[in-house]
Amino acid sequence: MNQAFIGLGSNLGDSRQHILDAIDALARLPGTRVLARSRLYSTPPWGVLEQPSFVNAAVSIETPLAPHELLDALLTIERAAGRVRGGERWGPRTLDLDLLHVAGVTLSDERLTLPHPRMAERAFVLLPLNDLAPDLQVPGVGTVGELLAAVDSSECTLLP
Ligand code: PH2
Ligand code: MG
Ligand code: MG
Repeated sequence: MNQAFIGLGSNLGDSRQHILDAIDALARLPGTRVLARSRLYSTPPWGVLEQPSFVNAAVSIETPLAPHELLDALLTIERAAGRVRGGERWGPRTLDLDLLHVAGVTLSDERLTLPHPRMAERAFVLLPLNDLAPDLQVPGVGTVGELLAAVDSSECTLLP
C-alpha cells in the first residue's frame, strides 16, 4: 500500500462541489481509502493573477495504486469534472488534482516528479496540507509546518 497526499484546487463553476465530488471519487478508486481531509480554503490566485480566487484542499489516501497509476486516475477524475487541458498555464480550471507526495518515494520523469517540485513555495498547497501533516518532511527543505511559516498565507481564508 502507498500513502499519498493530494492537493485539490478549483476556481471555475461550483468549486466547493467540484472538490467534494473529487474526494468522493478518490474514495471510490480500487482498494483506496481517504485517511484524512483538510478544511477548505479560499486562496488568491497564484501565477496568473487575473482570475477568480481558488478553493483549495488536501487529502491523504492509502492506495494500492502505484504513483503513475494514481496520476492516471487523478487525470480521469479531472476530466470527469469537465477539466479541459491545453488552457493557459496556471490559468483557471474546474478541477486540479496534484499528486504532492507519496511516502518513501522520490522520482522524476517526463510525467511526474515526487515530491511535487513547487509545493514548498505555495501557501495554497501548504495551508491545507498543514491540517493533515504539519510534521511531514519535504526532502531537503523542511517540514510542512516550517515551510508554511515561511510563506505569506495572510490572504488565504478558511471557508465556513
Ligand atoms: N493552481 C494553479 C495556479 N494557481 N492558485 C491558487 N490559489 N490555487 C491553485 O490551486 C492554483 C493557483 C495551477 O494548478
Ligand atoms: Mg496545480
Ligand atoms: Mg495539476
